[in-house]
Amino acid sequence: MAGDSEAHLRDRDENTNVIRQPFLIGVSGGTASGKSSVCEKIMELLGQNKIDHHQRQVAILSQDSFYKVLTPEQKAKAQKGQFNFDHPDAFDSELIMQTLRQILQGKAVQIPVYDFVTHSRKEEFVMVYPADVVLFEGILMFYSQEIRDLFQMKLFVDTDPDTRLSRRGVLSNITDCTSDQEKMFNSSIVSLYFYQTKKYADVIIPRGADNLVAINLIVQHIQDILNGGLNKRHNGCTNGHSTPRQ
Ligand code: UZR
Ligand code: MG
Repeated sequence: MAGDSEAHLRDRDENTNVIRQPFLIGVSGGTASGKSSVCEKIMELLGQNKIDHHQRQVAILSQDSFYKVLTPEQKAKAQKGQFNFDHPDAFDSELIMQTLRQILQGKAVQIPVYDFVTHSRKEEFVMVYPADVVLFEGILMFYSQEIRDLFQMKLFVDTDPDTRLSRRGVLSNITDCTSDQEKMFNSSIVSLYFYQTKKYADVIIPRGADNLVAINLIVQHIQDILNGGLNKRHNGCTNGHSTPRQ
């Protein structure tokens, strides 16, 4: 719960009353590239997946939670497979920005729950509690400069289109498409919006979650941050890393 005493306590360092500013890591890549699997693997290797959400030092958010609610006209298009969910305008970037600002202030945040069937938001929310490191994954995480600049580390999961296509369980030959839905999935695979943002990445992870060498290097880096060696936070300043531009 947002207002419970435990979350409130975690908002500030107990002795100094200094706001704990988390280290933000953006994770991008095409649809079905393995972004969420990479994040889950990182959590697993850090032993965070076994810890209660309130106590976790690393939190995960997904851009999928921030899809805009479709109008009835847009829903009709989506049902025919004619709505572009890979376009930057499909996301509520304002809410993403607002959420990231709250996270940077060390606050617990309420995340909407997007329903992929009705293309709208459910009644409930999911709470994300203050953490030392926050992983935020999504196809267009690096598209907006304002959002991109908040990440102190940017990862790009680079999985080839054929692998992504077979993961989506659809035909690999675009001309073989039989339904509008298949066409939509295929156009997601070859969408260029996310690919244009690859240049902003600090680290590119080929083959996604299978690439344990790359993931272990990232895990080691996060462990250093968690141990306080790289990112001691005092009055919102970071030590060893530049403060994200606001
Ligand atoms: P990831 N998507 C839907 O299918 N329905 C929605 O209401 C919203 C999104 C799909 C969309 C996009 N694909 O590529 C994908 N299509 O979700 C992004 N077609 O999710 O990054 O987890 O693959
Ligand atoms: Mg995903």
